[in-house]
Amino acid sequence: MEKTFVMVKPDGVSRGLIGRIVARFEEKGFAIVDAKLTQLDRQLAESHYEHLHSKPFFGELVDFITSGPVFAMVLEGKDAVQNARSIIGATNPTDAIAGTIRGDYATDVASNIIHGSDSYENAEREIGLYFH
Ligand code: IDP
Repeated sequence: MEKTFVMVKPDGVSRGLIGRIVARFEEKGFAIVDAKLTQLDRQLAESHYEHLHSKPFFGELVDFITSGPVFAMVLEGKDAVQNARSIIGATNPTDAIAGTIRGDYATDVASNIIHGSDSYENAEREIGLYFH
């Protein structure tokens, strides 16, 4: 069994999508092993997204992700990282197929509803950042 880190972003929380998003992971067969509603400070946001530091949208991303509460989760299951990314869909909702969370609920890459770790190493790192 593998763990991954998934987070409903401020747009998903404010739109009342936590329940529907959690249900999708439960229906797929994931176990929720930890979860919390929390608000990121800029330090945590910049640390989480440090690999994007040089991107032109970095400031906008940090503003957005700190703009309201997020719902952070640790999910456990077989091939958790890859299976969660499949449910989440492509980074840009325009490319995300219907049936994925971003494909069904989002239209804009800057507010794409949900985060999911993209590798086993990043899952470990992100779980450590949010749950310690
Ligand atoms: P991921 O979230 O699918 O792993 P990353 O490339 O790691 O994709 O990007 C992290 C987050 O940065 C995205 O989920 C999105 O919120 C934001 N982002 C990515 N590209 C853009 C952009 O061109 N404009 C604004 N925000 C972006």
